[in-house]
Amino acid sequence: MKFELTETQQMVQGAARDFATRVIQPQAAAIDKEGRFPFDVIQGLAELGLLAVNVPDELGGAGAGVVSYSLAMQEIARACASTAVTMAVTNMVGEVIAHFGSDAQKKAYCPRLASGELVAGAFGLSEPGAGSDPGAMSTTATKDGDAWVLDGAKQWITSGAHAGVMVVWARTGAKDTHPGTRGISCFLVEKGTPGLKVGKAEDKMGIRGSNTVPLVFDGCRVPASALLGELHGGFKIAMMALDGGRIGISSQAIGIARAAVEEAKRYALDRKAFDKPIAEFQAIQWKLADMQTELDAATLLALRAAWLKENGRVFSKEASMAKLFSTEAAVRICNQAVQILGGYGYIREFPVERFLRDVRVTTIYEGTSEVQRIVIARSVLAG
Ligand code: COS
Repeated sequence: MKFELTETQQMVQGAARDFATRVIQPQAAAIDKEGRFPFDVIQGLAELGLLAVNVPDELGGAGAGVVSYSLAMQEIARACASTAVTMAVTNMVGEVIAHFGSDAQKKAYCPRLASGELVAGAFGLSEPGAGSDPGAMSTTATKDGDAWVLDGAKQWITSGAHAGVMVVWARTGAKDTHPGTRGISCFLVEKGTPGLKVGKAEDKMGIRGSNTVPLVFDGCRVPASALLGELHGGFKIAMMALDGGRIGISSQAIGIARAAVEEAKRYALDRKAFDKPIAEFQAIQWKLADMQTELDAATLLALRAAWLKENGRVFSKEASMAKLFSTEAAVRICNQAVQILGGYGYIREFPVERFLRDVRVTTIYEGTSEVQRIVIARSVLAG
């Protein structure tokens, strides 16, 4: 077994680290404080190929694979979790279109997502009354001549106000004829389509530089060519996309936690109490030891899931395990970092306060920890 990264993976990791350190990190606190969507930073990611890391190069992507994607996400999240989630969802949307789209759809959207022309991609699955159970969605798409008409509401849509294109799921088959998840289809909806209304941005605890909005579809007409994949086959597209998306969020949590460990270590070596650096107290050393061990375990789980996906293996359970463990570990790690910094950990002058607020959502979005346990348990019991 080899633990070394390939040349491509090292290159992507290095480029992401350099950009994150030089450009993103210096403005991360301001992005958070001002709740500013960093358009310029997102464009910078596009120029480095980081908005479409695992999208084939013939479609404008970097074609660098899933491991590279995870490594890049870790680096960007280490600097700014808000930027990282925008990057994650855009990558996910690009991959979904590259995988399930018709030739025309791939050509129309993938290169423009990768280049930043569309700013970002958005993923419209959750609804006000259907989050963990998307099969219960009530948004509908009704055929009208040569068009589909979408009606309903979506909730918690990352980049929903800025995304040039969004994938949206809607019920196309009635519940009695298409029970459960069987009557759901997937559509590509462009920004500014009449009938698509963007609601007020959420005032969030963390990732305040990302855009999270509710969407309302009120007689929103899209052409027949906007159907992505098979009619009534949309639920599986969502599940497959989320399997990959969970590697992204796992990587995001790892990046935030890595920044927290670094900050806690720096502080522990510098801060003196009882006439010596607090790093010399076993109470602090054991915290740092546990934090680093959990961080490494999380990283290995994420990279295993990424490697499996990259090599065409089944990876659903492993992606859920990576997401479950790394996001929960990252919350613990950031919490301990605040504890090590004491009072300074609780004020905005030091970044660990932001890390703890930012990391909290990672156990919730792209499937809660509870949903990950459902996926893992089903696989364990079936296997
Ligand atoms: N890949 C491919 N197909 C999958 C799949 C996967 N990972 N998971 C499920 N499917 C298929 C099943 O095989 C089944 O197909 P058939 O109808 O042909 O039998 C269909 O999808 C329905 O699957 P299932 O019965 O398991 O669906 P459930 O309604 O029980 O849902 C969970 C399962 C809970 C795992 C799913 O609803 C889920 O992931 N929920 C969380 C959603 C989420 O992450 N939301 C966050 C949105 S982004 S912020």
